Amino acid sequence: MAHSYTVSDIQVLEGLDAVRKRPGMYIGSTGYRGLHQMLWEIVDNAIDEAANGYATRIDVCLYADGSISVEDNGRGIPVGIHPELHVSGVELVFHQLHAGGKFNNESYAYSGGLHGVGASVVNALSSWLKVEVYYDGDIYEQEYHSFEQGGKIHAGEPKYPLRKAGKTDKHGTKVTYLADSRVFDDIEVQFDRVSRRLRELAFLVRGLTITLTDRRESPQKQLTYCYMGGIVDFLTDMNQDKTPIHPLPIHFQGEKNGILAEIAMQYVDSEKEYIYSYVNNISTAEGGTHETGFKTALTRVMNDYMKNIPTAIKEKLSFEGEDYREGLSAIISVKMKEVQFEGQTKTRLGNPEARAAVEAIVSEGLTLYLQDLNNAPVCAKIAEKAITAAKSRVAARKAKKMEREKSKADSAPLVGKLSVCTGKKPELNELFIVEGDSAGGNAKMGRDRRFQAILPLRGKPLNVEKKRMEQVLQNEEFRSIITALGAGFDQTFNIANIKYHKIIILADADQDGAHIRAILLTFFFRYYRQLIIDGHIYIAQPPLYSIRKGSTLIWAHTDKQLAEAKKKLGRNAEVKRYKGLGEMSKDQLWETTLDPSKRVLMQVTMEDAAACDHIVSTLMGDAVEPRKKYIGEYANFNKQDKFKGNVL
Ligand code: TSJ
Repeated sequence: MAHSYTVSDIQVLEGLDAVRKRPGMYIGSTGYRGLHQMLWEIVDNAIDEAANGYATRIDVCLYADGSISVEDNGRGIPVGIHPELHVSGVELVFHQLHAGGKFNNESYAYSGGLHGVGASVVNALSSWLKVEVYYDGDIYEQEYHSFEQGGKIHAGEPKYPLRKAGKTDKHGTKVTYLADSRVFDDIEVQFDRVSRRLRELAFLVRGLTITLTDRRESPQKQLTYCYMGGIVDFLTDMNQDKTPIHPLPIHFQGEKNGILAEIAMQYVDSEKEYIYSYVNNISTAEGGTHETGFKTALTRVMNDYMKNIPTAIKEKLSFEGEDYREGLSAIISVKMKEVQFEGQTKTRLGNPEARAAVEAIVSEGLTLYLQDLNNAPVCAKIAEKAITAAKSRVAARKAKKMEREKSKADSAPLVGKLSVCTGKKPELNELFIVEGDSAGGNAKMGRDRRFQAILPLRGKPLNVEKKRMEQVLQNEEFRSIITALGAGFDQTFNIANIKYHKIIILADADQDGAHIRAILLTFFFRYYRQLIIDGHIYIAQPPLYSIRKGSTLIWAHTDKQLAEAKKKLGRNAEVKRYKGLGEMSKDQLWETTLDPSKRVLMQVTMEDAAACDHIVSTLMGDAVEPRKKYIGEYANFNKQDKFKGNVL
């Protein structure tokens, strides 16, 4: 590295107390998202050290007291004293808020969004934090804590200056912190969520070993991730429940104007498109310029290629970009400086220069691949797939046109099932999609009709994962949902026209209900993904138990709450278990599930689109074995707490 790092590169801005005043501004929220973001702020720093070639392993450990440690074997945060500020580099990292990324942007070639800023924010929002640096034979340590004094909170104050604390032959950095329960609703991180992201990072940084140890329960759990194939392994893993039409992913990478792009792609036996992209190891669920560049290049290169394919010439086929993306699964990983994120959830890449760079890299890589005679059998299969896609696209458009004409004629009975609300403001309105006519009837009577609309579903809607779009459109349950949403479908979908800002799935807490939920979520995931991204989809959580004694009535959602309620009401309290929504009266349904001031809703998020897709295709796709395995490992339909850890 030409530029040598000194502690004076670290820019100083303001104190940490500001972070305490508005935690949301720095880590998004004080709910579980923010709590996990704390960990990612720390991990990202270690990842940068590894991605830049200085560290080969990262160990994350969750402890019983709620604290978490992250250790890497990199160079160690600088321990030298800053010439003007007279404190160590370590203390500057943890005790000062930093401007714009890495201490000074030159220290790392490419790094993610917020971080570098992150360490001091984590310190400010922790009860305590300890850093250890292993450098040149010595152990250095420093501890910080947050405490109240005279009614004022002092955030992330050092207990002592950085000091030597023994000898070591290790090198690297270890940070241990305890998120402050005065800041966060809950400080317990979710093992599944953490392991999923660490696994993803291990794929994205080829060869890096990441371990996760959970010492919160005995026996402790430990996972180790290391992928020598990087994103090629990632793609292979993503496709394990699908049927690839060629054995090895196509893989290439390149650099253009300081932008690096690496691509792995493989066609599978499916009509769907699975493109996942990353920028500096951050998932870009909303896509952006790099995805556009990829698609443009794919279309152009394939159009050229198809000009020489006899069947295509003979049948005078004309192709569209989407024909080359049917059954395509791909991972795009881009590294660049000065990233601009846009979109509702700041997960869309905005930099225009990334489009041109990725387009050039993909054009070159793909052209070379197609020209290589060793790849001829694969190329023939890809060409054949494009031909099938083009033909079925033409057929599908015809069918859809007919469908539209038909539905114009008989759309009246469809909306008949829906009980609309009287209010006209979509941002206030809620659509409940209710399992079963009888629960639907109660919900209709129990709701607040000013802003709550009810759509009862008769039977089980069909499983969209196994069907083509035309069949989905013919299904009455889905047609009534599409009509109720009022925002079009597929190519005509426009989120701006959505009639309800909360779409709430209300199904029983049994296996049938879980199945219906999964089918509906799959439908939204495949055809209305933006609704999930923008946080419009919710799952209602009706209580499982009522506990009554005399005139006191307590509702419980979990076994834990049940136990608490029993303790509170004493031994001879009467417990009733609700197996279905139909067992509740309209008033009970209002009180427990519909009333915004009392109900519990679970918002469906798409933190990790790839994992979400994976679970959907595992649970809903053709292959039976992976589904059995997944259900055997995770599903527990009686214990609600379990669902917290899952993506859907
Ligand atoms: F987030 C954090 F700051 F707390 C943190 C940083 C947490 C963990 C687990 C690791 C790290 C970290 C930082 N690991 N490695 C580094 N590297 C540096 O800070 C570093 C070291 C040397 C040089 C240099 O130019 O000599 C530059 C940097 C940025």
